Amino acid sequence: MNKVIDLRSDTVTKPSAEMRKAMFDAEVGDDVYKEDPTVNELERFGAELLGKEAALFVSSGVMGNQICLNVLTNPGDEVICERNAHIFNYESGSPSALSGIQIYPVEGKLGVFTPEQAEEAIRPVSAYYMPRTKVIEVENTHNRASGAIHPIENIIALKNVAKKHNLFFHLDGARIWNASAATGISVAEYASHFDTISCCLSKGLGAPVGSLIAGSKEFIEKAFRIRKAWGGGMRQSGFLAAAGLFALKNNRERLKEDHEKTQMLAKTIAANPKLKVNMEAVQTNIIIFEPLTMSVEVAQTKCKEKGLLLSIGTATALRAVTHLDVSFEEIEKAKQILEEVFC
Ligand code: TLP
Repeated sequence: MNKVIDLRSDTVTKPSAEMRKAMFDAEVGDDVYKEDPTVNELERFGAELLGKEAALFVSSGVMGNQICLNVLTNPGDEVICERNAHIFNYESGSPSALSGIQIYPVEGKLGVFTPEQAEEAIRPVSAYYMPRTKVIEVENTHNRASGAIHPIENIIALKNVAKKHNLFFHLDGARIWNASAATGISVAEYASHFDTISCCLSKGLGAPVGSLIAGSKEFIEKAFRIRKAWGGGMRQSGFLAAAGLFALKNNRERLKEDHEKTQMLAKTIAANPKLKVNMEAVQTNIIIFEPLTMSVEVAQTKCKEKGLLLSIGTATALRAVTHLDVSFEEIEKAKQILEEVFC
């Protein structure tokens, strides 16, 4: 039987033999006492790579974003983000549940909102009866916008709005590695515009677990406390950090390959009259596309029956994500399956 081609997410990758060896060989200690040398090295290396004073290893992207928001806000505060942002749609209502804050979603284009829209969304400081705007958040690349990259000029313009109004600027950089691989702009350059950043090791980079958050020393000290309070204080987590370190050192450059695979698949989708995709949005490793002749559920089942796993991107769209565990040959096979299902 042929291997199933799993394009549901770039989170489905399994550690390679070399990564497993790095994990097996890792020196470990109790990270709650800050004594795990491998976690300490991952946090040092990550902070340096991101050009920030300090970093913290956390269990997931959701935990990373939510710890950042918690540290930056007080209950009753508001966070401005794009309407399709992960923190607004896919984090189980955590901003309100964990931090007592609310989201002000702004309608964007390909995940991008303008500085004017941000200005408009900011609550007047004098209006004591309104929530207090505290953070502007950007997602780069943007998951629900088909992996679109947030243009650096717009990031700078939004940063200037945040500064002008004394707001924090947070980056959900779960896939900042993809943005960087595609644009050639370093992750440190991206991160330099933000106060805080959360980025995933367990997506395109191929580690089994974990994210890094980064910012000032003072911020990370506060984040360390919240991570513990939320049950995220792990002990000999150097085994996991070793995978993260391996991923950061070996798997960033190769992301371009995933982008190539994505273009190959997206072109087939664009050429099929029974499918609709916005090619302008397909810039990295995600394709959000609509089946025009059947529901997303039926389309997903039909593809699955033929050995192609896709996820549901929105109520009307499927999602395909390329990653390091899918080969060029498998992409050819995936193209063939799509042609068969949507013939
Ligand atoms: N996204 C997952 C699902 O939750 C949709 C995926 O398969 O893409 N920020 C962004 C932009 C993300 O796409 C994700 C994960 C997260 C944060 C959360 O990361 P995890 O799943 O590690 O908590």
